Amino acid sequence: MDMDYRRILTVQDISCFGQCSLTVALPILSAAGHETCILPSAVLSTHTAGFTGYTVRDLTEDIPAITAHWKKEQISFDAIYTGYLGSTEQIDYVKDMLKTLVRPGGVSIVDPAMADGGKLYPAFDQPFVEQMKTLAFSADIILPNITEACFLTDAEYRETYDEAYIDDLLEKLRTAGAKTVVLTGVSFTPDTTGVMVFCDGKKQYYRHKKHPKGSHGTGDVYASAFVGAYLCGKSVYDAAGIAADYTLRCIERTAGDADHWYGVKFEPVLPYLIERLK
Ligand code: PXL
Repeated sequence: MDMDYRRILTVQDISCFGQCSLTVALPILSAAGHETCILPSAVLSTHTAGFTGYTVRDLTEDIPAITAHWKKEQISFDAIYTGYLGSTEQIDYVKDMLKTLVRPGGVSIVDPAMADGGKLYPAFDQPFVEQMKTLAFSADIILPNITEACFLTDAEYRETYDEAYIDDLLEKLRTAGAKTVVLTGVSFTPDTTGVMVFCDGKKQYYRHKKHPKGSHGTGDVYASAFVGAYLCGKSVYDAAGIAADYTLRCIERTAGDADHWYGVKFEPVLPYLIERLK
């Protein structure tokens, strides 16, 4: 068997336009050298952050037949990585996938993609959050931003905070059942940001330059690069750092192009990611 070649299943939506979710995850994971299988949670005309009047087709009812077929064919995965999901009901199906479709020794990675800037995305409500908790706390690794970490733990969201606040969030996640946490968008000074990694009972911070303007889709770029790097055999901390460096370069590459407000130009920066994974 080819030990460096991993088979990943990623479960998230297809936003046909908008550079997020599957249209980002598939190329990034492929560039990282992995066989990438997809299960679309929903199909939208665009993402929901900044566009109005988008179409949505939730694919929840198609999922049981798809996974039943895979089980019949004895298809399994080295990793399952989930992102933006289509419905509250769908989460039970995704939990079943983590239990039944990951090979022994494989890994489940959940990006609880549901909120940012203190607010849930338009499609989601509190019942969705409650279900997402059960998925996130059954995963091996979770990648929440601070807003999502607050929703997962019923903690108060703050715009400004100190290290004690972040420690408290990590502790709340850990007590709720989180094993390994990569908490994104943790910023202690105005011109830096970073990721707080909690792994094997230890906390480690990776700090990098902060771009003044936030961008759409960067959570998905980040999570995909993290998963790609981690499955290349990088440690959680190294994968978290590589993904941060890559995402920052994608943002810098896009900055200044006002027409490209909806996502980041991650494609021209793929050679940098590939170089870091060698
Ligand atoms: O990038 C996260 C994401 C994924 N998919 C859809 C979204 C968003 C963020 O808003 O709307 C459909």
